[in-house]
Amino acid sequence: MFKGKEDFKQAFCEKLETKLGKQVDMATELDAYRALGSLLKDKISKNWLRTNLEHEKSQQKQVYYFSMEFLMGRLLGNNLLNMQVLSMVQEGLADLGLDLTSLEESENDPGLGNGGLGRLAACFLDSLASLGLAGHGYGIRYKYGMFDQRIIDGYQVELPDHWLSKEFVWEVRQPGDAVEVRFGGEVHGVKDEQGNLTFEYSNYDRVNAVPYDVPVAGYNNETVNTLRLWSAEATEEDTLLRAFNHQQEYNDFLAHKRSLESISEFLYPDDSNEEGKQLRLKQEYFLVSAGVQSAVRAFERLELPWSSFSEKVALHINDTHPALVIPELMRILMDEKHLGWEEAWEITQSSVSYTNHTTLSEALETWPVGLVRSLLPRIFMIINEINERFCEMLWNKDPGNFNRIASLAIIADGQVKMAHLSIVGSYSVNGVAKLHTEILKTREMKIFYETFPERFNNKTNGITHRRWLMHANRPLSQLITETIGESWKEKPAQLTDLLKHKEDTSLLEEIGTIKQNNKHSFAEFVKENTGIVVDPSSIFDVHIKRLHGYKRQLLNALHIMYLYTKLKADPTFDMVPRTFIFGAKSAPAYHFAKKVIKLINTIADVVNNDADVKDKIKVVFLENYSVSLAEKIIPATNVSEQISTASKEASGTGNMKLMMNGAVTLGTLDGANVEIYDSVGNDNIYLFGLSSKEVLEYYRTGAYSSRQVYESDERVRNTLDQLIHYSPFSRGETEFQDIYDSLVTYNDEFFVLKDFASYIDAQQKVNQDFQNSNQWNKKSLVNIAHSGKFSSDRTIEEYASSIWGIKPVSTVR
Ligand code: 26W
Repeated sequence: MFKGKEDFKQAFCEKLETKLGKQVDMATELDAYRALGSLLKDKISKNWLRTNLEHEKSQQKQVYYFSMEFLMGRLLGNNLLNMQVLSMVQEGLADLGLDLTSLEESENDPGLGNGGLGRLAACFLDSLASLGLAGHGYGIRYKYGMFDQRIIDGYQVELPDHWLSKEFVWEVRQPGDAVEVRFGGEVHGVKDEQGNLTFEYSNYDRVNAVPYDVPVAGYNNETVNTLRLWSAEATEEDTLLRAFNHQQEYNDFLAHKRSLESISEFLYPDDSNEEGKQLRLKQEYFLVSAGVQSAVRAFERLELPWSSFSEKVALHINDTHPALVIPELMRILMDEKHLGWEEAWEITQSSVSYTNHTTLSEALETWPVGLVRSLLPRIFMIINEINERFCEMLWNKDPGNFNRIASLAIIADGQVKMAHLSIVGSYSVNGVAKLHTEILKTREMKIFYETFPERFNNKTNGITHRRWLMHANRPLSQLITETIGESWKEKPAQLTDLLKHKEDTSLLEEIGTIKQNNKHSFAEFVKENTGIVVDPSSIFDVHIKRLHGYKRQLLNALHIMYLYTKLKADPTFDMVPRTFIFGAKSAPAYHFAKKVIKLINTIADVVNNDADVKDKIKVVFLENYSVSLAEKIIPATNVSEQISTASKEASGTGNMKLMMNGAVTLGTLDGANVEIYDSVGNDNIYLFGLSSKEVLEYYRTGAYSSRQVYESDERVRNTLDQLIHYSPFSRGETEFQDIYDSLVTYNDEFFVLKDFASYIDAQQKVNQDFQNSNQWNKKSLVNIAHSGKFSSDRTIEEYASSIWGIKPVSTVR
């Protein structure tokens, strides 16, 4: 690394000269960021090579984590932290008149993911490297990531996210490792000389998959793993070896090239809503084929028999999006390596593992048979064969049980069911929180669980405490170290040592002071970015996540309307001032979600500008919620809103980030909230609402009537009527009629009205308890202390030992 601060300064100035041809006094912040980033990448590269050599030499099993999304966030700060040079670099830069924080802000936030699933993948990469495990990511290098959200007149507007515009300094293009991916065409069965049936393709389109490698450096060790992002390009044969005799030929060529390259053009901005678009299927196969070919090549370099493939390679699929890994590996083993079906199947099935992230039915991927057959003819043949053999096996086990076979089949009703393919073709299926896994086993995937009970297991999600505590909240991190020593950083479970100090009032005060300082800085940020002045001594009540019906931002919004109305009617109504903070993107075509955004912004407009209430309630909707914005909000939060309809949120991970920063959860018994509750106990969390059992029972019986709630609870009625009658919120417009209808006319799918009363009560309790700052800080401490369990290091240790069967290679500290 660097010998010291002076050595760093010299290297940095040299880099500025050689890379950009500039001296420090000529450099902009962006220049300085780019120089610093590439300097660090150079330094990381030594260990990167060493890690790769060591993996080859030790023939260590390699895990490949296939994911359509990696929501990495900015990498500069994280890399400085993991390489243990953050303070030194900060001081060195200061000597040169540069501010590290501003340099960090110059980095574009690579938003190659939608939300939870993509961010989980990023936390996992950090933990894999930090634990010295050989685990790599395979993803797509989208030219445009998650859209840039602007709020205009209260409405969400989507702008393209051109994240590559400033140069992504961390990536290394590796054209030497490119592979070809094929689409369409025809498949012919031919007999080879030995009379064996083989398959040949013709008339297909080929795409060059070019990898861009991003180093993933572990914390305080020498491990550097790889995130390999694939980019689609026209092949050389298609570009160089062509002569154009006519303008038309040239035009056709350009159109063809553009259509090939469109595969890695943009990220689908839809989370939890399956679109069934051809381009999306192309993206999925593109990732899968490139990744499997690359993993197979790496295995072949070991010169081992195919029978040891699954001892050396684990292929993990992040939800069903990369489920074609299963038929693709079969195809390569049979058509290219000439293994028989049985052997190929044995290898495939013992190499692939699958994580399910949702039980929402609209999110379950299915593809029309016709589309799969025409786009991926050979892959379709293989899926068909897998299905037939599977159905035959079911028949032999339970002859005549057609219903069972029909509900388990991989292909049915003209659709290929990706979840079924994933379960049948893998050795492990896991849910992401205890409750979620139970729901999978007893409901959603019940018959599969009965068929393959040994495959099902739980791995409760986690988050990396390095980014979300050590980097996002340095003062808190420092206080923890002063209190319990340094070792929690490598063993986050030791955060429970804080519990020994929970009666230490001066420590509790310090926790309170750090929160207060963070709230001050965040209030500055809010003022600069929105013009809204918020009171740092008010309760910062935060609801940050994708906008979705089941996440119930609407419940929060209605509660603010209720409070406002109450305050207007009774100015003496006593409440601790509260700042409600929202950050949320809606899928561009999700009209209901967009209406909720508009409603929140309308409420903000009314409340923030009303002299009667503006010292009591403020509402802030921050645009473009992203990893980097989350890092600013989370350390400043008092109350963490985790209020999904019970049974709907598979796990949640924002809940973990917030508790780790001393926020107290206000939530339903859903997803990982259940385990947070188990850890912190009743006194340190605010629970409300229906249980998942009750919700699922209502869905089963249809016994819920939202209109009954509307009619019997005056608070509900008064609030909802303001959406459609003349009120400060409706302003006489019919804008919110849809929201009203969804709640009253269409029976409130997410039980917003049913849970309204108990939500008010829970909020009231928060209001009471916050007034005792010693008690509140104690709740904070207890939450921080129990958050170690939700470090992704714990999660990854569980995946490593009980799914992948891998051990650390090198953890030289
Ligand atoms: C095909 C469209 C689509 C896209 C994304 C369907 C489904 C998804 C994801 C599965 C949605 C997602 O991000 N799920 C979230 O995963 C997190 C990590 O496990 C959980 O913490 C969240 O509860 C879950 O909603």
